[in-house]
Amino acid sequence: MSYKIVDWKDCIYNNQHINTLAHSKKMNDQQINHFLISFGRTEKMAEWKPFGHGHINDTFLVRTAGNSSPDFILQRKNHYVFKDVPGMLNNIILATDHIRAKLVASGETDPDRRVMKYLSAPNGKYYVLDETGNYWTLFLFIRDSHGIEEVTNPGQAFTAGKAFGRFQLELSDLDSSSLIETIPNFHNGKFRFQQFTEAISQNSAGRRTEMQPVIDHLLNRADEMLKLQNWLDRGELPLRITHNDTKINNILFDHQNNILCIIDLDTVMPGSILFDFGDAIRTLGNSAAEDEADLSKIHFQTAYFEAFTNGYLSECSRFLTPLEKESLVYSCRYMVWEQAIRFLSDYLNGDTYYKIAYPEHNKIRTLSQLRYLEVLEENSDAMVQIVDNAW
Ligand code: ADP
Ligand code: GN1
Ligand code: MG
Repeated sequence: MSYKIVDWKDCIYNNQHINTLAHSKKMNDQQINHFLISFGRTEKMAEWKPFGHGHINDTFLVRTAGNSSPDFILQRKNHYVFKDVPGMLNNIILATDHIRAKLVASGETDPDRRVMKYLSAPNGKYYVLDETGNYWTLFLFIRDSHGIEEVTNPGQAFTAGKAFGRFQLELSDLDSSSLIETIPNFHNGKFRFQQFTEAISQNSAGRRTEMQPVIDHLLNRADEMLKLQNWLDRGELPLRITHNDTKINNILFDHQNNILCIIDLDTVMPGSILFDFGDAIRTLGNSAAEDEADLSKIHFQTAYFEAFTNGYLSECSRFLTPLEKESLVYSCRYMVWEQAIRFLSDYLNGDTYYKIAYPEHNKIRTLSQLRYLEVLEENSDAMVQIVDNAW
């Protein structure tokens, strides 16, 4: 049997962390097998393939022989982005164990399909290091599941809102001080703004002049956008445990489109629920992809926003504070602005963070996010009305 690596072939490897990813191109059966054995697994590998479309980690689906043995996901965590991988895994275990205990207590008979199950190696650690210092993790592949890249009907949007809302609810009684900040200041607007202004002044890739009009549009909104971090700094917004990467493709559904579980838990850490609500609408409320080059395709999906909000509030209205509720619509603009300055900073820095598929990818992503931000601004009043009705 031979296996062909199909992923990453279109990626441009400009940077340190992605250079080590080039290593994934050379993965072979022996290496995949080696990881299974290192994790103490006795199942026999049948086939494997690169999996998913993430910008940060390397993911492989490993199918095993026999109907009764589990399949696995082997994932190389990007330790240039996640600088404390053991700390990150500790967060994941705390969160998933907490959710699993609740599922079991409520009579769930198949909890391993309803919450991610990370596997430990015989030494008790949830990772295996390779000879070049990469961290590899193994978790159960949730069978008969699928993720979606975009929402196609309001029912899915409602389910997604409920899924992320329930995730926050389930974690609302876990002490947030027991978790580390996986990526310090991940959604800290002041920090992201500082990185942005540094990228502008350093102009390392010589792209500032070309981007000046876009830079100005984003700078003009800074005062409004820095409000969120000010509320957090002043203790006016509570720190809770949040997911922090609530793209729609981080929910797994079953064949009947019921929620199975939330995945991609690398950024689970203390944060504001506004990060999660806003980031979900960043992808789900947009009729186009985050890197759509044709800006005329970017519209607001009002019906999906309404359905998502209804689903979300059906789980969360019981614990949100008045400021959290009032700021849900603002959080959507904030998260899109933050993503725009992150993409633009990366473009100005010469594409050192996100995987890119073509040289101007980060520029197109920025323009696309800026257009979506304008669309959100145009729809702001209608969105506030929808939240009020849903409440
Ligand atoms: P990334 O950080 O690169 O987005 P993810 O952890 O989200 O990586 O995984 C990539 C894709 O793999 C997901 O979008 C999903 O389709 C699939 N996937 C991840 N975890 C599981 C799982 N436990 N069971 C089934 N599929 C999964
Ligand atoms: C990255 O790779 P992925 O899809 O999990 C990024 C998110 C961004 C997203 C943009 C750790 O997520 O913050 O919103 O790309 N994750 C990290 O698509 O930086
Ligand atoms: Mg993901």
